[in-house]
Amino acid sequence: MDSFFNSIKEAASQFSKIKTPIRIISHLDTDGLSSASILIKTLTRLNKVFSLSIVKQLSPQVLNEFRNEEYENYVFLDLGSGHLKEINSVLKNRTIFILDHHVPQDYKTNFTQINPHLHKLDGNKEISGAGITYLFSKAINPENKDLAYLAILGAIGDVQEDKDGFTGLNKDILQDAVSSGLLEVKKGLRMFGSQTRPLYKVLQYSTDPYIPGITGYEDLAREFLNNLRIDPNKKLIHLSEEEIKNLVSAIIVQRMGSETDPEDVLGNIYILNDKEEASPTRDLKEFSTLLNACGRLNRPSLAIGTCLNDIKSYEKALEISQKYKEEIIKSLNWFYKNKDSKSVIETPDLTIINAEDNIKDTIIGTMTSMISKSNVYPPETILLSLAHTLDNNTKISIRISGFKANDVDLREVLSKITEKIGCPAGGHKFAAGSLIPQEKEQEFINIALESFKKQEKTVITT
Ligand SMILES: [Mn+2]
Repeated sequence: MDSFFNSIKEAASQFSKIKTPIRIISHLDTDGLSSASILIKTLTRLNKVFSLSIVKQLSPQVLNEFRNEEYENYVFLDLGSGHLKEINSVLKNRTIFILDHHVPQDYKTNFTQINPHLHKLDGNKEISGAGITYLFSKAINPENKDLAYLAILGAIGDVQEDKDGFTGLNKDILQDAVSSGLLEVKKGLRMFGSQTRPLYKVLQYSTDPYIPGITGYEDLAREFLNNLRIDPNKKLIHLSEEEIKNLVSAIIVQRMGSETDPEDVLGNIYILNDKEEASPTRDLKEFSTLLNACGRLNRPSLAIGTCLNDIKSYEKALEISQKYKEEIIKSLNWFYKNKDSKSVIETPDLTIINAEDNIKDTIIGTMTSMISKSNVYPPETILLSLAHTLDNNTKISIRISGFKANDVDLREVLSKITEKIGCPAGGHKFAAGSLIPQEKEQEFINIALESFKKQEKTVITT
């Protein structure tokens, strides 16, 4: 722990000496956007000159674009540790800072790297890219403590919070956010959409906590609320105390006999007090989704403007999030319309959705998640979706149908297929993805179908 904070202090003092313009590169997801917002605010307060790029990943093409730039200083946020070698070969004789929480490459450089993994700290759960950027900013100037809530926003985006709240460094950062007076932590129903969604939708889409017999069913969610004499179209934040009490007990009863503790429905809610009621930036989980939507529709500047309290950006971000919802609905409609066409291959254990140009590569993962939670396929069915990217690759997403936690590691399942065509797979146990050249699409589909056939055979013989 001490060595981690020493590395931050050392980096901050190096950084403070910089006199020439600073190039910032950050990641397109909520954590990366929050990280960038923290550093921009910090640099603005120091009157430093900078320029920012937000990237989906550090691909060779992206790195190559930096090669001929004339900047002397580079700061990589929420990415970079996995590309030390590549950065080193492209950006020679530059001063390079890397603030990242992903597992670092084993490669020696003279970069200044802040990474919890180098100090035996857990970068998956204990601190996000935004958390590191925050601690760095605070080391530059303690007054940046008021940016702590943006670090919590990043950690929420990276799903570092669970029913027990935050752990480790995130917990300390949360303390900063609360003591600066901007963030309030309340106990309540740990459900997404309490500020903006009608209650029946909150219940219908509640996958964590999962409510048996309600999650996934609009009509049952409505009926459940009607039975409690609660207007299904009301928002959670507008319920009376009495209604909330009844709702909470009814949900706990409904969850009796499920595999997780029925009371897991209760947990922390993170509220920004200075935001208007029912605004999607008031609850940090909804704020995180707003940033995510801007990222996915390739409007990162609106996300950052919103984080920096720019009203115009915020208003445009709202429009973007509406567009994002429409985009998802459009994608789902495409799927249902083409479910029986040759674009969707259905076998007993595997469904392949080959969307080609019909669905955006940034939407395909979300769409596949929604299908996996919609009772379209029997539980445990593997869903593989393919969509074209603008640069002639194919984005692949893998999900598994149903709500129950299971022992299948989706990243491993996908890796075994993509390895055969020489491509890696990333992600985690419950959601993974890969990028393959478009001309390998058919080969990928064939290998996937073949490998699931084999699996069936082994099941029969055992
Ligand atoms: Mn991150």
